[in-house]
Amino acid sequence: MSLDTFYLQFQGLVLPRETQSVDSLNFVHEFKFEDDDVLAVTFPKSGTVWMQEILPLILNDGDLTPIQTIPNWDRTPWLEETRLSLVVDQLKPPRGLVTHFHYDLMPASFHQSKAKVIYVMRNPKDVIVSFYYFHQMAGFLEDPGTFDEFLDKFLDGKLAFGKWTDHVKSWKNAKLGDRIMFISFEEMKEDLPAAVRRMSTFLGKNLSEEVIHKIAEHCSFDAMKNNPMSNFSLVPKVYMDSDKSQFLRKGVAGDWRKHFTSEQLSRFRSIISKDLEGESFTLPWSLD
Ligand code: PPS
Repeated sequence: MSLDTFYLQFQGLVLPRETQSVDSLNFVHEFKFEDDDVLAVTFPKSGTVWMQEILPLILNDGDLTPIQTIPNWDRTPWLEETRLSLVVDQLKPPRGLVTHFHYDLMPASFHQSKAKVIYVMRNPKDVIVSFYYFHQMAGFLEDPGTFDEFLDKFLDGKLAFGKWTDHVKSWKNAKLGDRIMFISFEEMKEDLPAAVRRMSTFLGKNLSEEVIHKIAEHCSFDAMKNNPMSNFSLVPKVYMDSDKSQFLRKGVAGDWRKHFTSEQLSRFRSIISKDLEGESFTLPWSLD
């Protein structure tokens, strides 16, 4: 099957046709951000669905109703996906949204608003591994081929949403001042209550320790894996085949060690460090 079967072209990126369309991209262009909106921004496989769980709980003071009654894709919708236009009128303020968009694709209203951004970044080596298994199970994405072939496509920016380094650079260099906070998947994994506390403070929510711990408990990997509103068990097998791989697959940091050869690691390191040459920000992980 040709790549056109799976992807549409948009501003130099390829986007999955199953979840994005010309209409949905026009909808984003016209989308009106509100000042109290909160947007979690991620490159794919960096913690998006995790944020779809965490954000509504923080914004609703730990009320579990949203995560128990609304599927994640309607509860904290993707800005760029076709579902948004169908559910936007049902979202109660303050709205939580997620996006894989690069900063320069944000609509005009985002820049005019005071909407806040939580940028979640994950060790790109684990992103590649997670993305690789996702391509095996998602019927709407191209076959990943071998891990070696997939690594090249990732490093060349040929996969959905383009180059990881372009994504990170675009948001790291965005001049958003105190409208943006950065957090890593690994930091969330290391100490989820601390991560939830940091996000709550950033969002101006003064949550009690009891609520913070309740949120962390309900957003653990195991809790999400057992939540039918969050584990994608509602999605037909033709779109996501859990016999091939699970969406909530391992949820760990460092799985890349089981997948990269030393040659692949040096290829990865040389391309990523070249892409990031001259940038003033540092990454929270070593590229080695
Ligand atoms: S997507 O398709 O871009 O929306 O995917 P995304 O949600 O960004 O990333 C999926 C990976 O995040 C892991 N995940 C979690 N890890 C730990 N704890 C929790 N609660 C959690 N929720 C999601 C998920 O398992 C995917 O990573 P891998 O490494 O494949 O397991």
